[in-house]
Amino acid sequence: MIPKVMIILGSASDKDIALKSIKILEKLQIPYSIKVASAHRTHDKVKHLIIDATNQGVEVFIGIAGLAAHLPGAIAAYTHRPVIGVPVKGAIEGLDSLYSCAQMPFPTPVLTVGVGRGDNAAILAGEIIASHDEKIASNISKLRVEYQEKVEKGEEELLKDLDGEYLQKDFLTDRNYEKVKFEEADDTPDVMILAGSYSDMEIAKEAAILLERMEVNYKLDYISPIRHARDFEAYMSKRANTKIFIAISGLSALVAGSVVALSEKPVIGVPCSNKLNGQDALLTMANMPPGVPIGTVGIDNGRNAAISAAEILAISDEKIETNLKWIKNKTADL
Ligand code: C2R
Repeated sequence: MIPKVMIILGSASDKDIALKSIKILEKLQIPYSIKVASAHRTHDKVKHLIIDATNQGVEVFIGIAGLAAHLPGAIAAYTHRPVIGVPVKGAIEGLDSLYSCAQMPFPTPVLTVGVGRGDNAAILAGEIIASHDEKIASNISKLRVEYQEKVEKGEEELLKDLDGEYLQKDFLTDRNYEKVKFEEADDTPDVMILAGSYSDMEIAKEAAILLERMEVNYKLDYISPIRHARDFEAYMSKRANTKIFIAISGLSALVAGSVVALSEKPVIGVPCSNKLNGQDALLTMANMPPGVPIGTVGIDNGRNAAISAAEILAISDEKIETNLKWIKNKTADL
């Protein structure tokens, strides 16, 4: 059977992170393959693996690497399929690997998850496959419920352990709170670009122009989940058919975090450089907790987010695949 996902470790020493991916892919029932190959130590192996795997039908690549993590970028250089990068903590808390994965130049994005987050990489791969595979979409929903139950169980156990004269253990214990209900809406585009503020619009426009050129059906909106909290929920509830979200945000990147909290679709995050050169937004997008991944691209790199969105859609859409390849080849000629 041709695997849908190929996991490549820069070294067998990255095994513990790969095991987190494996655990999730087994739960999601997605066939996968595992290889060890280094862009630095075995460059030819990486090249041939990726070209052959792409030709044979592998849909998503996960590159796991520490230190100067050039491996995911090298994978992206040889395929037009989505590449997810997992930075590994080798030195300086894994920041070197995180930057190596996220800060890829146009048009070669690596969707970067948090340091050591092999689990989130596999969930993101599952969400990507789920955009054209209903069975996997339903497995993703079941997995999300498991993460919700973990929170509820955690609260129960925490309270069991606590005791205090003034502690009101029974306050607001009703768990039947109302959840956001998703509805179909006629104008739902395949890709929704959401900018948290007008100051992010330039980057949003760069993503939009590229999607337009690749004939991807998209919509661009400005909405802040902090400044319009309730409107944001109502807005998201009408996006049942959207296949991919591109969330563009500076500062604490809450736009991207709020989208992934409400949707099971792939979320691509673009950190913006309004403050701290965008490092705040980059870190708060990539380092999401297990269960809710944001595939983060480089700071201010709206164009790479558009390429990633097209790469996801191109798995099941030949027209977009042709347009995507044309853009990639055109850039190679520059
Ligand atoms: P060793 O334990 O083999 O010395 O590797 C590996 O992913 C690992 O985390 C130490 C670290 O080096 C990383 N490595 C890369 C690449 N190849 C190996 N970042 C690459 O090609 O990017």
